[in-house]
Amino acid sequence: MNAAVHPVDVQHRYEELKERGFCIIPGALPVSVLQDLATDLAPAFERTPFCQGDFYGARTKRFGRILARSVHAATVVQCPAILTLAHQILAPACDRIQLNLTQAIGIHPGAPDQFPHRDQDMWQGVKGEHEYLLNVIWPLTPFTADNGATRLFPETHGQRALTDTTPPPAELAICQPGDAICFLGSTLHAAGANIAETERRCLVTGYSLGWLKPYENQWLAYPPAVARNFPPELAALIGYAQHRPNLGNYEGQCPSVLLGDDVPEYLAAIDALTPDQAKMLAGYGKAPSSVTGRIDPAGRVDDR
Ligand SMILES: O=C(O)CCC(=O)C(=O)O
Ligand SMILES: [Fe+2]
Repeated sequence: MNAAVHPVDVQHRYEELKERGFCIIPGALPVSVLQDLATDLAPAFERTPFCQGDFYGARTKRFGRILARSVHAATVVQCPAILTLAHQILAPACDRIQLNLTQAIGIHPGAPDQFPHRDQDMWQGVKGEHEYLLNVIWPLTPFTADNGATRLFPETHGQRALTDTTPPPAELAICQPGDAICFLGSTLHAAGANIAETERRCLVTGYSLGWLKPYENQWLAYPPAVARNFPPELAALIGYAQHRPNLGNYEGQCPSVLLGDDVPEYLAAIDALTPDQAKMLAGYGKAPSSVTGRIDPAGRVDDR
């Protein structure tokens, strides 16, 4: 058991993630946080209908909007070691990271092995050049060999996600509440079969490149009336921030303007540029520009 929380050696975990595609951080958060979260989510686990479709699986349940369902969710979403790891993994390909989802998953007795997959395949961009996502599974019940512990396939990430070779044997994430199971968007993984008599529960928190469409629509999950009660860093993480340049703006301004008391009806659009763009722009107009031709309304080009 992980009664004590161990200081996390983030650099070591980062290297493990890069090398193997996943890492497990024992005791990343106090057990009590996960126990309180599990208590708050218990009614939703009971009432939510079973999933439909062969990917999710008809013996599983899933629901989102966890930050609106439990005050303890923010502690999990903002776990400092995980945020540091997410920044390290994703910063090379974005200006800022975003929360991709919070999702509670219940794997009920009788659930078969899930189809092994890579979560990055929800996006259609070029793969293998950078990571899209860091996912974290937080057990809310113990994960055992027979109740559906997550299966992780080592060294199937990065460039290897592009090749079709037979994956190596999976490793089972046998874990306890408080432990964090971290894996890259490019890592092959799946929920295990539940051949036990009790349900396996977890919370998934995922962080993706800030310019992607998130899996869970965060602005609908947490509209301004809800998000204004979050600390500013959490509101920014769920999308109340622009990704430079100018992406995700509201009337040309940072969408966090909607979290204030009085939102003016008319707003001035304000540049939100990357430092490189701001520098380029600052240099523009200093030298005389040369005109090489003109285009008339019929589209004819007069080269001079
Ligand atoms: O619940 C799990 O262990 C993994 C679930 C999963 O990978 C998914 O639904 O994408
Ligand atoms: Fe997955």
